[in-house]
Amino acid sequence: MKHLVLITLINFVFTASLYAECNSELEKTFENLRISHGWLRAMPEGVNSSGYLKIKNLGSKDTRLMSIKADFAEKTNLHLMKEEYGVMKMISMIDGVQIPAGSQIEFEPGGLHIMFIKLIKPLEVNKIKKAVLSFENLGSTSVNFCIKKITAKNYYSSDK
Ligand SMILES: [Cu+2]
Repeated sequence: MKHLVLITLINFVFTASLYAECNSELEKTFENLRISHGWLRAMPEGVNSSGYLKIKNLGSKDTRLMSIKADFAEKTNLHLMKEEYGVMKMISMIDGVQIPAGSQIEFEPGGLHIMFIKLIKPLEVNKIKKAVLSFENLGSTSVNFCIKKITAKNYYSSDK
């Protein structure tokens, strides 16, 4: 009986901690930007993964997401998926991504995304990874990304 109680307790703590990881602090305010819904796809070490989020500019000045740094990938790029003559192409946003005053930019599958190139560490489902986003004239801020299953379609996918 003692064992059963212990197992139940461990199970509870384990489940609670798993739950806490992907639901903690996924929304933040930095300067006049509201950054939320960060997620990325679980992938093994050595391959690429893509990350998504929403950035709302609540201020009166335009800004620009210039670059991203992550300690779990060799390199990161800002990409845009775009259909050209019936073919999906990945375009490198070398000048960054503009975030006009008063508008929300959504990074999502099939559109804008952060390419995490050649993962140094595997990305495990339901864990949180941090990446540092740098904005023009505003500086840098650390953002949380929830790791979801490779099959996840969006932030709300239940198969995380
Ligand atoms: Cu890409």
